[in-house]
Amino acid sequence: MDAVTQENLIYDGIKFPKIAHTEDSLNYTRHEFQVRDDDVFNVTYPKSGTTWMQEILTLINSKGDTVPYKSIPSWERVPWVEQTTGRGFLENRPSPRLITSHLPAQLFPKSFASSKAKVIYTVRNPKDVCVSLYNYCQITKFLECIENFAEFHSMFIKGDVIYSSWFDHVSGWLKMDQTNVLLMSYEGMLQDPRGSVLKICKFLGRDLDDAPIDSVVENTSFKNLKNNQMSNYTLVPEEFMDHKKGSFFRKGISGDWKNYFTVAQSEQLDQIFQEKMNDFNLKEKFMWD
Ligand code: PPS
Repeated sequence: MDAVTQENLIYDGIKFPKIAHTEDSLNYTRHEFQVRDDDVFNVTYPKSGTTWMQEILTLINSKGDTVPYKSIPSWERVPWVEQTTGRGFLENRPSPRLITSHLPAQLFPKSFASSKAKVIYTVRNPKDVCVSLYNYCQITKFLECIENFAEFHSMFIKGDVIYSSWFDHVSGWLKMDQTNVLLMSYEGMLQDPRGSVLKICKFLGRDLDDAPIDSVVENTSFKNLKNNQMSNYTLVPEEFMDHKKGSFFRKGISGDWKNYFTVAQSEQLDQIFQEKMNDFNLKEKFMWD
């Protein structure tokens, strides 16, 4: 069997893994995909809580009923629009559609601008994103595996990783300061899972009773997602992921970067953060560090 490709595609200056993206899939998403007013988008830079949000949205949509969550893989229930499978999953799907995307704002479907669709953008401390992505690259066979953390760190801060620069991705979305875009943080969700689910429900106009809210919160805990075959990526064949090397649901904590970063590496990232992100007050807002 041929080895799985680890190549990337550069589209409009952004790096996409070729395993799941083509020029066509990205062109289609940007220019042809028809956003509907009742679409709900889960948008993230990778490793920021994408899967967690996919499952929260699924369970809010089913009013806490766990059948879809336990019977359909997350990537089919809340598919990535930009991937080669996105069109087939989404084009004829009845509303309301739950849609995932790692796209930077400038490559998002153009039809979003004139729609009432909602976007939930989740942001995570970039130092933990860097560590999570580094570990993910060790277990996947479709991403270039950089074993040396110092080398990976330097690629991350330069934006030479999949989906390119964290700083550009986050600042691009934060500039979309409009009422149909909700900003969530991974750390805020960790600190107050129930309050976070209630906030999402309010944003979506979904008024759920206590029992369904309890179900959303309980079923989307790290432990329960790690054990749910439809969320935990153990269904991905060995050809694409080496499950013996580690789990997609790795630690699920904030601050693990302290076990990886040197003081110099932390300061280097802080400096770029200062230059590129200072306008947004994210550190204070989300209690990073
Ligand atoms: S991906 O590949 O972009 O879809 O990855 P993504 O789902 O965005 O991020 C994976 C990281 O999120 C952690 N995770 C959680 N943490 C806490 N609580 C819950 N419920 C939860 N669900 C997912 C997951 O463990 C990955 O982080 P790390 O730091 O690697 O453990």
